[in-house]
Amino acid sequence: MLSRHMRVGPLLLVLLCGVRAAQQEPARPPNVVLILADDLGFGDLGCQGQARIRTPNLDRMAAEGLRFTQFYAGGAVCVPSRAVLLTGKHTGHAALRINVTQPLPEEETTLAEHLRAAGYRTACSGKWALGNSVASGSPRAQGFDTYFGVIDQIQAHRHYPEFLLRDDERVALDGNPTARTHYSHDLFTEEALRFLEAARATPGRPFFLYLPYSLPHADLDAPADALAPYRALGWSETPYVESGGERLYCDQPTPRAAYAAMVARLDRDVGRILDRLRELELERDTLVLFSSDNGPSSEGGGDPEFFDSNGPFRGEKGALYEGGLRVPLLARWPGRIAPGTSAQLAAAWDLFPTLAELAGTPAPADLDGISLVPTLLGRPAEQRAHAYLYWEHSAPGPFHSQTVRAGDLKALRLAVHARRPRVELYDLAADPGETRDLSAERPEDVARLVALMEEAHVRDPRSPLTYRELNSAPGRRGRER
Ligand SMILES: [Ca+2]
Repeated sequence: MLSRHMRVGPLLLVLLCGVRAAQQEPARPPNVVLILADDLGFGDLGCQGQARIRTPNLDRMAAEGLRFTQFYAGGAVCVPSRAVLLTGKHTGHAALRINVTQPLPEEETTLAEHLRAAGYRTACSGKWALGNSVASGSPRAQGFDTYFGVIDQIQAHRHYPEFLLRDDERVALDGNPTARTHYSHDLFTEEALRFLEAARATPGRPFFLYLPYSLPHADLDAPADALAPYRALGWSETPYVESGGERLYCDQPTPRAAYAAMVARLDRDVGRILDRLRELELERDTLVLFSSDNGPSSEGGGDPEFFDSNGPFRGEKGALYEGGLRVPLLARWPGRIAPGTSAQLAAAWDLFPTLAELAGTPAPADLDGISLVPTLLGRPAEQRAHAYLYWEHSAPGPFHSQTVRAGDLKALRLAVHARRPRVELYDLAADPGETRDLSAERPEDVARLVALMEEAHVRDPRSPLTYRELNSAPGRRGRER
């Protein structure tokens, strides 16, 4: 009898340990705070080499969490990038692929809708950019219980707007724009802090807080207290004065100081969010993600060269070179995500399946992303890999292009609106700055990657891309240049 007990004992122990290990999986899905900067470059953070702008809070977030070194935005410009982020479909497949103000179609399932169906309360504070009015593209029609901010991305250029929207109702901002009383970014943060406090006061359901900030996108315009320390550095400045009278962006006498002030303001408020989570004892239940929607920009007087905002990469916003697409991703969840860096190849369309898995509700089957949960939770051996990553970009005029990254190889097909597009090939491991075109030397790799572009691109009459599509679209005439 005794010997039988001794045999059974360890088995029972193993079973019990198994139960305990299973119980250590998140009993309750985590809260999620997803912070998205606007036109912030890979190299704009101190932890990624920024030497002129101080970002102590983002650097702390990086040091306490996981910093991805090979993470990509969904697109090279605002609208496609945000559509990709919220629908989990890359630009060859997403409903919105062109950077014009247009509503995300109702039938698209967003990350917010998915998490809400999984029991989350959902809120958005900031720049929506997937619609132009409450009647055509309200965040509330796409899964957010509450909303505060600006829907139209052109209106979001003004950081001292006359009004913002709260749940589709206009909130007049007295004193704006002339007396410059309310900096919209500050209001987005205050809304977020209030949301966190309310969530703490009524626990029970996890929350998803989406914070698409409008910094440091032009207008290059910042409050005096943010500007002062950078103006005091005495950088040589070329005042920005808009030509053409469009009033797309405001004039700015010190655009370099203004840009630095905006990045610093953004950093300050990420710090406020993290501090409030700690004060509210929410940080161990909350995954905070920080990223950007595309690379840095020269719009409105921006000077990415001066700040080396694209880091070691080539190009900026609007380009499918790495500088337009490679962005920061920081992930912080104390107690669950171990501090470190990850070179996992990942993109914005992975966040939907990642957060869906954490919420315990599998993502829809037709998404292009993969869950990054194994990487986040320190099980890299279990991490699925992308066969390739794909982007396409259409802009008025001859700016239609495609790119594929497969492993370390990246092919770009430029001027696809023309009869004979040009292809370039780079080895990102040896040449992250995309300086040496290997296309003539490696035709088989070019053919293989171009075939992947053909596979990834799903034709959509709303966004014709190639010469053939442009020439066969009803009512359109192709332009060959
Ligand atoms: Ca942007």
